Amino acid sequence: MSETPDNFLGLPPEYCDPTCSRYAILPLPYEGTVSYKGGTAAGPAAIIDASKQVEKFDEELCDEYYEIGIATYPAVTAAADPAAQMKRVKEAASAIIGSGKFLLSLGGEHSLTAPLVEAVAAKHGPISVLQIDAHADLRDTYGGCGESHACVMRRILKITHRICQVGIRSVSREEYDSCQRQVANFITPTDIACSADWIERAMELLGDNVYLTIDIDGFDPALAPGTGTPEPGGLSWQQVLALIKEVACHRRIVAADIMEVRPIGPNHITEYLAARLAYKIIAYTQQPREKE
Ligand SMILES: [Mn+2]
Repeated sequence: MSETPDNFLGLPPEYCDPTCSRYAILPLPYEGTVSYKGGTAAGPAAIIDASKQVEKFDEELCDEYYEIGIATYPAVTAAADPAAQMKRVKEAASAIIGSGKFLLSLGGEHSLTAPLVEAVAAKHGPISVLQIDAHADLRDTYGGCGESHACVMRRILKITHRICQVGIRSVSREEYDSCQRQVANFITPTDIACSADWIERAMELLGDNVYLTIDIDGFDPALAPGTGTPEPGGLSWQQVLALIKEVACHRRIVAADIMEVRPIGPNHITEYLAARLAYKIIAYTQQPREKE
């Protein structure tokens, strides 16, 4: 039996006390509308378990970023139906954001980003959303359900039109025809391979306050195979970090999530990548910001 505390990074009590931590990890083990392979409900616990192996010293920034406090909250349990689940997640998120913490949610299926963005917009006002994902998620309904993971960005368009979608390489005819403005703004892996200014383009699409949502399938499946729909041709670790670092430097990232992690043990590469990514977000958002 490991004696490492069961929280993000395995921190001792003085660094994970919810009353004085700057960061809040919120586990969302939910897969209510999963369309292909189940298993994302096990994602948050697997990420937290993997995080205990993550080095607390950041090799790139040459400092430690947990001393400001990272509290791991109890998981939001599954409700009877998708609408009730959305409400439950929004309430949990609102309570954390209301206490002034940086909310970093771990999923679980991507549909839950809609109530998270709602909660953040209610607190911070006009918000823009940076989505890293293989899929556009712009369907109006999917499988007869408007609360599906495949519809999450369509729901978010009702909250804000300032969305920047990076890594997209799977889109339906319906999405292509009905959301042409968003489609024109996609930053695809091909765009990234062919242009030096893709991060600048992303920045132009974002306002001052940014909600960052990362579907783990935005990465290349060679790096993150543990996800329901591993689309080939995804982003690299360095590309994703370069983007988040630049956004954190010039905008205010107010909250974030990492979704759709589906553990496929004994290969634990995906949850470990997600854990490192979560700590990178915590490190980057503590760096001083530069005004444009
Ligand atoms: Mn996706």
